[in-house]
Amino acid sequence: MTDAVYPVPEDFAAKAHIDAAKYQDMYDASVKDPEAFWAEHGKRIDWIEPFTKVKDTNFKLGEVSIKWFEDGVLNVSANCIDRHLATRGEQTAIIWEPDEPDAEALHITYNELSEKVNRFANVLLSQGVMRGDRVVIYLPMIPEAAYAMLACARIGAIHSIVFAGFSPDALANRINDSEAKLLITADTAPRGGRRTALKSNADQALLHCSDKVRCLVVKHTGDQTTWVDGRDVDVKALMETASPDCPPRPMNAEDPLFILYTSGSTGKPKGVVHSSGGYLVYAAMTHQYTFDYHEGDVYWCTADVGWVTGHSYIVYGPLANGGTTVMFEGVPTYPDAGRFWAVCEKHKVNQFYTAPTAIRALMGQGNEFVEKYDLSDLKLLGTVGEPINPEAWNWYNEVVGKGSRPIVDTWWQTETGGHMLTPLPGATALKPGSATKPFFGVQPVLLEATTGEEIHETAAEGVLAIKDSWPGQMRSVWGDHERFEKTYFADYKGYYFSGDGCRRDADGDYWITGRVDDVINVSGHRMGTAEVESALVAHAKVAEAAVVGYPHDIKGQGIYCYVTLMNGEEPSEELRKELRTWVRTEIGPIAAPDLIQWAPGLPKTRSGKIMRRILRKIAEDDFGALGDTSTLADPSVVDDLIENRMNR
Ligand code: 6R9
Repeated sequence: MTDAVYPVPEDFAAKAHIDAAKYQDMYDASVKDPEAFWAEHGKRIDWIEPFTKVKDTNFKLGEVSIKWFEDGVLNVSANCIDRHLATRGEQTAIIWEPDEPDAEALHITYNELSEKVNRFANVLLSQGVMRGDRVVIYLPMIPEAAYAMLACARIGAIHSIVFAGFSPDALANRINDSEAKLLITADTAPRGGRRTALKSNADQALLHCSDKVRCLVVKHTGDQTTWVDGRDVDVKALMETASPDCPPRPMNAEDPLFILYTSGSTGKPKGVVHSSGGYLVYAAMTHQYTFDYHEGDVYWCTADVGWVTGHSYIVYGPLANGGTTVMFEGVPTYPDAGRFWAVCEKHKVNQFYTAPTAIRALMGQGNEFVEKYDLSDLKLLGTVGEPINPEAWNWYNEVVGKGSRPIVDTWWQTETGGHMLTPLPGATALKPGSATKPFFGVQPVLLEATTGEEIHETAAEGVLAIKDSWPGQMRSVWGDHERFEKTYFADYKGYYFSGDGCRRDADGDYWITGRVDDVINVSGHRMGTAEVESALVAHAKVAEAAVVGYPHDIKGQGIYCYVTLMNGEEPSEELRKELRTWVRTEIGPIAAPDLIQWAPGLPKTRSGKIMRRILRKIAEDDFGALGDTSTLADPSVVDDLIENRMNR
């Protein structure tokens, strides 16, 4: 079977920043002489003191160290705000679209953004937040989330955003791991017509944290909340009296800008640390070229600022480029499945970036929800977070894009800071389901999974690794550099290992095949199966649990749990419900199990290792191909699991 290929539309290429010839020239230059390439492109942002050193990076286990522009001095918030004021102070920086379609959208100009961020920064200072301190942000998609991020950046504090869908426990763990001084939250968060009691979650979380942690509260809805005097602070009230002038603090390029916790195959979520200089250069450059962003365009990324996509492509990338970025409080299906397209029409969106899971959910609702709206301003579509299946790609292309907008399928990770494999819309022919080619400076390689040998044939399949550093790369795991080295540089010596499997076709285009570790991708959210397992076994009635992913029509992957109960406990529908609620409260709604199978025993090797390969196969309803079961301690448990499988 040959893959469908969509050549670059000529009129698009003619107007694009990067066409095919330019891509090839720039890419070649970027890998031949990275120092020279990034010395030039590092200048796209403003430096208080220019860098003289460009790249000092080492992937050798035991010595891993990543530094870019290391003697440069800058301020990220000044790059996202101040430097635009002279030329585009009255241009809209952020369009905020509220959950309720009839409520008023906000158009926040760069001048207004400047005033808000300066005031917010002064509030942080008044609460004793200093350079290098950690500030945890637990906010919904409201402008204050962007103000808080940029205010931290302005004074050199390190923000750590916790997605508002996470539970109090998950929030407390992240506050404690980063030893944060301050938590920023809101009273309640409207989403899809319902309200989440964020402040009440924060109250519960803070019970498990140092009593020195203060809590800034954004009164967003005005809903009543509890109030702890001496700990809780009304941010909006303080902003009114704070000075609108807070000089941006000069920061070193390598000073951390933020921490973002993400799931891995083992252990607790890790605090991914990103830098100030290299990260911003990379976020801004990828935003401009991948989306072919031009002056005056209205750009919308539907992600949440709680994920890396929201960091790089709602806030830092677009604002560093002086762009107009849409921030959406709601969900794709409220008040109905036409909301995305209603917002595109209303704000004349030019670039639209979303996740395959949203596309799959919407395509099932019928084309009339799209066709009602005028989408003629759209120039480009994008996807991120998981592989996109050709059916969803075709629907996105034909129904949303009317067959004439390029679709950029961007592969990257929390760890990479920005796009790694992606078409550039004026340069790259598209293939549904392929993230196509590397971005400038990115050297992808396929490795033989078992030997770690680099595969040099063009058409091949292997695990995906990256050969050399790029400016947006994470610098460390917060508080645990050894874990950083072990996770990404130990399995395959000398490379950054992505954890993804990948195929390269005869044209050299890359196709991500999914994770090769125990990480699953549920609705584009990354989750360690180990986290769900430890939540399950924390329940008094659960003796043991094993969690795997299985194919799910809308979510991409669903969460399949095998649960062994304590002696004497009886399985029941009620207990199933109870466990589902339990995991929701332990981790958050995104981790709620889809299927729970009672497992009297789990397939184990004689040394006691759970054989997940077998559990995955059963969950996929593909037990004809169980592979080698000869190392099982008790093969009969497998028959029982097959007999009672949940996904058939
Ligand atoms: C940005 C983001 C990273 C994991 C990654 C991979 C999967 C992301 C993808 C994709 C196929 C794409 N992934 N983009 N798979 N095609 N275009 O999603 O970061 O939450 O850290 O997830 O997501 O498996 O390793 P993060």
